[in-house]
Amino acid sequence: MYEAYLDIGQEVKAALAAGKPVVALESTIISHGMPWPRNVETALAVEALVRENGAVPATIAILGGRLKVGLAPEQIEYLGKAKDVEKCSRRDIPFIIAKKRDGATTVAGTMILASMAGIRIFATGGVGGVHRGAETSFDISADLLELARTDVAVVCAGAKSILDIGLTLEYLETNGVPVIGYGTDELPAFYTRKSGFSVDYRVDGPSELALALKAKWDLGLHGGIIVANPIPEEYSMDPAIINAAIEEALRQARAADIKGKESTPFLLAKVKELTGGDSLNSNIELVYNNAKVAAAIAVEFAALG
Ligand code: PSU
Ligand code: MN
Repeated sequence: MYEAYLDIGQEVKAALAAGKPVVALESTIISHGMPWPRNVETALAVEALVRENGAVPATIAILGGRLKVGLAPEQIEYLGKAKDVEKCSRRDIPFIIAKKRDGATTVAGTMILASMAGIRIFATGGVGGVHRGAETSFDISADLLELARTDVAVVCAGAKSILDIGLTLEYLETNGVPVIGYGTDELPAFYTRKSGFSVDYRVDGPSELALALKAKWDLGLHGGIIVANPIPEEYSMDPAIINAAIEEALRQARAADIKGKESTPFLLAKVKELTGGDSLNSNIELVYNNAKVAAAIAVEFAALG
């Protein structure tokens, strides 16, 4: 049924039919996570890195109400510039279709479309999580529930401290979502390599990860996994500086009464402003690093057949 709504790009379709490695990429990071023009430069560079590392990139979005898996460079450019692109998670998809609008897919939205197309590996920067103060705001990202139900592995740089990292891990544990440290025993905290929290399992290379993914899905243990890949040392930020910026961003969000889907984009933009753009540079580098690891995992996973 869903095929009637879905357009898979030529190259992605051919790769999937041939059992070749494909890596899904999200679009909320393009239209709501980074400012123009660096969003578009980054998205195109990420696609190139996926290719250099042996996989086919599939950037995912909704355009004119059509589900798109595999965008052309002009479409990425368009998403990076357009002002009225809706941030699109699970609940939004049917209405963006009905209204024939453009939607930038979040981690949850991207997982759904990737899974429809048959793509199992996805690279991004950060996933949503349980927000600080969630015990009263109930602000828990739909990304976490999607990870509980949809069979896609998400390579990210851990959880950033705009979130309550401890509660996010508890929520994932309850929902049976494994959190893997890629070459680390400690969950990275996005801009920094350390969070003070342990991961569930440490894996040191793509082949062991591919075996675990195959076993999980062969067994019908539905859902995703988080592959937490630390930011390279040379691009990691001073924890004191980034944490001060995050605290200030959270204060401003509370003062402005920012809620719902506006919350994460507001916090990301404030942190960037408060660090004078340093956080954006780190953000871009960690996405590159995740794209390489995701491609390596996709190559190993495809080889398992
Ligand atoms: N974290 C980041 N950068 C991002 C996002 C999160 O460091 O761009 C985006 C992702 O698309 C993620 C979404 O899926 O924010 C989560 O939004 P929310 O917290 O409203 O679920
Ligand atoms: Mn939220």
